[in-house]
Amino acid sequence: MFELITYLWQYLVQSTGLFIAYIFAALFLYLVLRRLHSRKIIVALIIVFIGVSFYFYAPNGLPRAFEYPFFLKTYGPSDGPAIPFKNVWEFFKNFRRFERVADIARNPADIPLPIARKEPANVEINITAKEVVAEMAPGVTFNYWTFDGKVPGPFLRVREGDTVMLTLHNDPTSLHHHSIDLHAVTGPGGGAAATIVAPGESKTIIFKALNPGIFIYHCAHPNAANHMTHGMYGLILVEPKEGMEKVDREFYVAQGEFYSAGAIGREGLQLFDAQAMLDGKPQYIVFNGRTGALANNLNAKVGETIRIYVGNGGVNLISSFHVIGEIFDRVFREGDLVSSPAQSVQTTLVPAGGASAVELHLDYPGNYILVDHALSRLDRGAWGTLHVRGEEDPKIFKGEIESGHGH
Ligand SMILES: [Cu+2]
Repeated sequence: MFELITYLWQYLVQSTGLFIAYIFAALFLYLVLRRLHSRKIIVALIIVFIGVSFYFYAPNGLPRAFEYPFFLKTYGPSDGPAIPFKNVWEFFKNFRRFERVADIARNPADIPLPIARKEPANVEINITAKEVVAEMAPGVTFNYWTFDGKVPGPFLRVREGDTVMLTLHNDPTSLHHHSIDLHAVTGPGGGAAATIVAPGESKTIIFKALNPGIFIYHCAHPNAANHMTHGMYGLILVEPKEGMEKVDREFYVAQGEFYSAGAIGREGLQLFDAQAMLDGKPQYIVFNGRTGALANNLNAKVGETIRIYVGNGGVNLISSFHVIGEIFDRVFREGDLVSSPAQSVQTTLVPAGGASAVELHLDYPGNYILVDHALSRLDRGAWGTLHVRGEEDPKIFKGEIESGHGH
C-alpha cells in the first residue's frame, strides 16, 4: 500500500504543472470564445484544444509503463507486454496476501552440494513462480516476478543422464501466467510450452538431461522479455558423467537488467517502462537482483580455488565479466563443460540467455571487485566484492593499498 502511495505522489508531482497549464489554457479559451458568435468556429476551436491537450498529456502526463506506446507495431511471435485483465479480479481478491520481500537478492553461496552419485537418477524439482515487491536500492521499490521469491531463481543441480520431474507452481497471488524454459531441456519450448500456469495452477514436465553444461532457465510466457526482465531467470547445472573437479568454494552470480519508468535513483515504487526495454535502455543493471547484492557475502581465503557460475538473464545486454585484480585461471566459456576450459583469461563474455563458469586460485588477500567491464554499468549497480583473507605474499604483490577506491 505504501508503495502505491509513493507512486501516486510521483504521478501527481509529474502531472501537476501540466494540470495548472491546462486550467489556465481552458480559461483563456473560454474568454476568447465568449466574444465569438460563429458556432462553427467555436466547435472547431474546442476540438483543436482537446486535440492539443491530448497531444501533450499522452507523453508527459501518463506514466510510461506496462505496455508499448499506442500505435507502435512490433513483429514478435506474440504480443508486447500487456496487463492480463482476466487475472485482475483474482489478483485483487488475493491482494492482502501479496508479499513484500525484505531482500530480493539470492545469496551467492546458495548452491546445492556437488553431486556424489556415479549413476543417473530420477530427480524431483519444485519451483514456485511468485510476484513480489522488494527494494532494488534503499527506498527504490520494484515489482519483481521471481522463481521462489528471489532473484535469480534457485540454482538447480542435476547429473548428465538424470531424469528430471519438474513441477512449476504459480502462486495464487500472481497477476500473470508464467512458464519455464530450461536451456538444458531438449523438447518444445525447453519446457515452456508444457508449463504455462495460471495463478494458483501447477504443471509438471519430465525431461532427460542429455547434455552436460551450465544453462540458463527463464520464464518464457509472452511477452518473454518482459517476464525475464522482471527477474525470472536462474541457472541449471548439468554435471558431466565424470563429475566436476573439486574446488574450495562455489558461488552463484546472475546479471540482469531492469527497466523503470522513473530515472535511476528515484525513490518509491518504480513502474516498468516497456519502451525502454524495447530500446534496450535499462535504468538498473545488477548482479543477483538488486544494487549492492554482492557487496558483503563473497568471502574466501588465500590458497583456495573458487568457482563462480555466472549467468546473464539479459534481456538486451551482453556481460563482459571480469574480476578486478585477478585473472581467471580457467573459464568454461558459454557454460561448455565438454571442451577443455580456456586458461588465463582476463574478461569473459556472458551472452544474454547464456552462462559461464570461471575458476580463480586466490594468491593474495584483499578486496576484488566483480564487474561487467562495460564500466559505466557500475553506476547502474553491476558490481560485487570478493573479500579474500589471508597472508600477504610480497613476492606476488607489494604496495601501499589506499582505501576509498572500492578496493
Ligand atoms: Cu513469467
